Amino acid sequence: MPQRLRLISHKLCPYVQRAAIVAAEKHIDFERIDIDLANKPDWFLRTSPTGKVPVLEVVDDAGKVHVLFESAVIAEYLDEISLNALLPSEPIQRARTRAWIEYASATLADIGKLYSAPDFAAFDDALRALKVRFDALENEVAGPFFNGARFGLADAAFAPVFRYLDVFERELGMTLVERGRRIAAWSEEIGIRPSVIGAVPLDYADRLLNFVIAKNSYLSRLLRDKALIAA
Ligand SMILES: N[C@@H](CCC(=O)N[C@@H](CS)C(=O)NCC(=O)O)C(=O)O
Repeated sequence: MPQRLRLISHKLCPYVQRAAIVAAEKHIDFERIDIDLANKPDWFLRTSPTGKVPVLEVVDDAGKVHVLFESAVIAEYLDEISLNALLPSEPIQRARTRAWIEYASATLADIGKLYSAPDFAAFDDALRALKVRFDALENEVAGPFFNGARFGLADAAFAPVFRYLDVFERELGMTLVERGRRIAAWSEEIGIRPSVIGAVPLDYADRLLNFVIAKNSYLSRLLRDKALIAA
């Protein structure tokens, strides 16, 4: 076990959430430092080769500091240094799980397109792309979790996808992306998991809505109109 772990984070980052969820699932203590990505501190730019969060600083027994980046890699590292693996043991299931984790990243990129879309056409394109993604995912979900009875790394990777959609859909009072029976049950199961709930601050939804509203995108306007109607 390393001596000390420090997760360099951002309060809204979906990739950071993966690392925080896995650490909580594995009862791994770590220090979390949230930075402002619009004004990255110099020490962070010197530490992170990509300029992106999450970064995990690992201090080993000899006091040497190792810098890990890329959320999928950080999640696997946290899984490997602790008991009760979250990645299946058979090579084919490990590979399949990694493939779907990559798919979760692509789905997050589509959600980024959804909340940044400048007009209805781009917004609608992003919604259609998400629908296609969910259609391909539906029959892959074993239930109650992605690979079956136990929560695993794929669940941690998809949790931020559903959290985004839950916040937007709750605020707008409408469904943006239809969930099939399996995805609906799965996302509900993930959403009540303490590790998932604890991976973001209590005011996450307000922060996310303010972040999106400030973008001046098509979704910003929908959310702003909704707030005006509610006032
Ligand atoms: N592939 C990376 C993506 C990480 C990422 O895109 N992080 C965003 C925040 S959610 C970031 O740090 N953006 C800052 C920038 O691109 O300047 C991972 O999985 O860790």
